[in-house]
Amino acid sequence: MVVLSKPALEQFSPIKTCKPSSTTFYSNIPVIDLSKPDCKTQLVKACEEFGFFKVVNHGVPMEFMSVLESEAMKFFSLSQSEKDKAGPPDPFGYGNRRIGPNGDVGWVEYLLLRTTFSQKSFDSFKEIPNFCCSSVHDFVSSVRQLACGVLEELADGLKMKQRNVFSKLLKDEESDSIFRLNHYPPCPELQALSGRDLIGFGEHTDPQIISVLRSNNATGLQISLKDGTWVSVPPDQNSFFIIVGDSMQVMTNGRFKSVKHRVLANSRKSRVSMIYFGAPAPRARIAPIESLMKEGEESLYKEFTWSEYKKSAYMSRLADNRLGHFQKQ
Ligand code: GA4
Repeated sequence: MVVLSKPALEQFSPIKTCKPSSTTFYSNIPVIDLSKPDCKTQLVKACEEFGFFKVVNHGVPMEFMSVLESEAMKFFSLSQSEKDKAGPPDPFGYGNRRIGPNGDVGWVEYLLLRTTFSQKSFDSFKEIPNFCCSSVHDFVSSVRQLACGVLEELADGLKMKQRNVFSKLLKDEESDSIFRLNHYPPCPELQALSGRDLIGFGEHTDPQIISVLRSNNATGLQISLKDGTWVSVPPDQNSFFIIVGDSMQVMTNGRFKSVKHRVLANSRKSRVSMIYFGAPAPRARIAPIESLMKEGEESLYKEFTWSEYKKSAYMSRLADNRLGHFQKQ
C-alpha cells in the first residue's frame, strides 16, 4: 500500500472534499419499467419531482455494456504517458483531474468522445490506444435509441401532438450529442488523511436535453433534492439513470427540473461510468414550447440557440447556475 504523507495530500489540494456523507442510500428514486403501457405518466411525474430516475427493461443489450466497460478499464489501466497521448480533451480526448476550461478539478480521469461516426471520428479513435471504436458505436447507438424512446413517451405523457418533438432534436444529423467515459480511481489514503470525502466530479447540472448514465456497481453518484439535500443513488449496473438537462427545463418552461448532481470518489472501488449527453444541433432554437404553457403563463426564459447556450456554458464554472443568464427578469 502506498502511504501518503501530508505533502502528498497537498499535491492534490485543488481537489475538493466534502463532509463525509451518510452511507445510506436514498430509496425514493423513481424506478420506471419502460415495458409498461402506463410508463409515460410516471416518466412525467419523475421529471417534475426529481429531474432524475432509473429505467429498467430499457432494451440496451447487457453485452454492449460489459464489452464497453472492459474496453474502458483496459484504457484507464494504461500508463499515464500512454493515456496522455489521447489528450488533452479539446474538446474530445483524454482528460485527467481538470474538468472543463475554467479551473474545475476532480478526482477523475475521462474520455470525451463524439457520437457521430464519420471517417473523422474513426481517425480520432486511432489516437486512443487500445480502444475499440465498434464497442462505443454499438453502445451509443443503442443508448441514443433509449433516450429517444424516453423522450417520445415524455412528449406523449405531456399530451403533445407530435411525439417526436424532443426526440427529433437528438435524431438530427447535426445533433451535438457527446459521450463520456469516466473513471474514478479509489483513494483510501487521501480520504483517510483528510477525514473527508473526495469530490470526483463536482456539483453541476447538464446543459443538454437529457443524459443517460450507466455505471458499474460502485457507489458515488448523488443528486440534490428540491430542498437542497444531497442523497446517494444506489448503483445498479444493469439499469440506466436518466438526468433532465437545462435545455429540457427551458423547453418545458421550468416544469421539468434539470437536476444538480455530483460524484464522490469511492474509497475502495473503482467507479466507471458511461454517459450519453443528448443535445440538439448547434442551430436549433431552444425556448419554452407554447403548447405546453397554460393560458396566460409567461415564458421564464429568453430564446437561444444550442450553440449560444453551449458557448456560455463553456465559459462557466461547473457549479454555476448556467440558466441564470437566460432567465427573464
Ligand atoms: C457537464 C456535462 C458534461 O459532462 C459536459 C461537461 C463539460 C466538460 O466537462 O467539459 C463542462 C460541464 C459539462 C458544464 C460547464 C462547463 C462544460 C465543464 C464545465 C466547467 C461534457 C458538458 O457538456 O457540460
